[in-house]
Amino acid sequence: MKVQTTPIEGQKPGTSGLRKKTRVFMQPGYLENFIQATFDAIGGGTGKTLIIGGDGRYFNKPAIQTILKMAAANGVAKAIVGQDGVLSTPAASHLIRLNHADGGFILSASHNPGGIDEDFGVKFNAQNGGPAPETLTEKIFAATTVITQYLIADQGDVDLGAIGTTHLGDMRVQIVDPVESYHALMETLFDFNAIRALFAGGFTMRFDAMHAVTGPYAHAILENTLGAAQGTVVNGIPLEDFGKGHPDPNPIWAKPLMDLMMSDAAPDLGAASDGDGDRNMIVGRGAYVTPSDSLAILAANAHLAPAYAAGLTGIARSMPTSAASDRVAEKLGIACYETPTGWKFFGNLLDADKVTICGEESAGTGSNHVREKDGLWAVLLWLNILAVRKLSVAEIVADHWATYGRDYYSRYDFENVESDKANAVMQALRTKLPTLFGQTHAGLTVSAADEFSYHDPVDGSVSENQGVRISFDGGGRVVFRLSGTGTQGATVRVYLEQYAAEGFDRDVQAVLQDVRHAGDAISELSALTGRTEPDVIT
Ligand code: VG1
Ligand code: CO
Repeated sequence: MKVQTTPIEGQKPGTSGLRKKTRVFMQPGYLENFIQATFDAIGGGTGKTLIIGGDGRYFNKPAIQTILKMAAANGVAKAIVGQDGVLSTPAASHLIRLNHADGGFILSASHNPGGIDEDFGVKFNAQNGGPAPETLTEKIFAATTVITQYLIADQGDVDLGAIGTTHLGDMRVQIVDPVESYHALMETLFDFNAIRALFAGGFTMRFDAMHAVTGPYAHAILENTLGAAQGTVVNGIPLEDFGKGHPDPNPIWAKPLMDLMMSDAAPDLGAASDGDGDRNMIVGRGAYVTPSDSLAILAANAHLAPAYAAGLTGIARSMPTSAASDRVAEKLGIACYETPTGWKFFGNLLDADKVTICGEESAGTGSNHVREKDGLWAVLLWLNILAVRKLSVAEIVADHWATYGRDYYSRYDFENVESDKANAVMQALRTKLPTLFGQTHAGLTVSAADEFSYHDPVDGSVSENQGVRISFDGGGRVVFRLSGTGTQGATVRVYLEQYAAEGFDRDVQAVLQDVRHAGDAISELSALTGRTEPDVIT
């Protein structure tokens, strides 16, 4: 049936889909408008096959029921849905590719907390399994501004719990095990026998699923298949509110894991993943690995895993990610690419086989096996490398720095800043950019300063205003950008980095102090926002 509607303001997808407070999504017509706009933007649903699933947070199931009814009414031929509506983001990406589907809806606000008073999100992934590129998200947004009606089947709910095929009107609905095909994919990429032998030899691990989507995946793969001790996976039962936690795998939000890893009782490896399973944290006994370093180390050692034995074609990183992976690319004699923040920019490079491995400073790493970042994949690649090299995490990190030098790195987040103040910070920086070169601030001389715009080498598209970057003589850099995943006020992200050719065991914040002060002086962030201390330092 057709339902008359009118455009709802603010349905513009951000870094990773549309994210809003759950109650906003629950308003009559809100989800429906966005889903219909997506169908309108992709030329309708007729005859298409779609993958549908989410991270299991509050409102996941009702949203899936609505999407199924809308898909049926829009002529979709087949919907493949994770059992109970659950699919991790990388598993959804894989299912799109495996089934040659036309795309998929992924319901998640990722690392944002879940619950009726927290966050919800929806994104559309395209045929290649990756997040809709900007051209498509712009079309979707444009469609939300002119929408007049949506289509929805007047049918009862689908039983999401029963694996098998049913129908909703003329649409076939196939409910699949969320873990099975992802699990099978992982077996093709890594040397599971070597990892099994590692665990059999007494290697210990803790994987914190943070009560989010990776619990079932980690139980099945790490414990049941690879032989990690039962109890390796903690917080492994997905909950609608993630146990009231913040499912963001970093030293702040995964503090219990960090505390364990820094204690005498630490296992050999600690790892965690986020709400929808695409991020990862890696920490060795007494040794936290920054995501930027992890990307570089994985790239340098990937050839030790079967899938990458022939080498990498190239490496891509998001602009704010440290230059550690560039050094690896240089040594390997392969290309490296710098993209704007967000996985949607890696898709073209992966499709064109220009890169094999990609990563972001925000704890996302992945490869050409899917078109999303993939938390468990990163953990398994680390395990494969540890199994082959027979060194500890700390030893591998130390060896990496000894070879390449160390990129000291930290990110400061100023959250819930009033939007006009956050915009004022960026505007002030923009105004100053042309005159910064050669200036000295806090003892550091500016060697380059610009606002990043990305020219996609595959389709020629241009994405502007992707963050302000200021480099200093001596290998320092500060980057400023506004978050595109928040649901409340603005978040100013300040990314600090300092290269060091020697002296690898210094205090991170002490090493970054000059870059931070220079960034403060140039941006006048404190004066413009009234904030002196960040809310989160990672
Ligand atoms: C953040 C991260 C970015 C990541 C995005 C989605 O975006 O910085 O690197 O790709 O979240 O990740 P922003 O615009 O808030 O900085 V997820 O795991 O939230 O889908
Ligand atoms: Co995520």
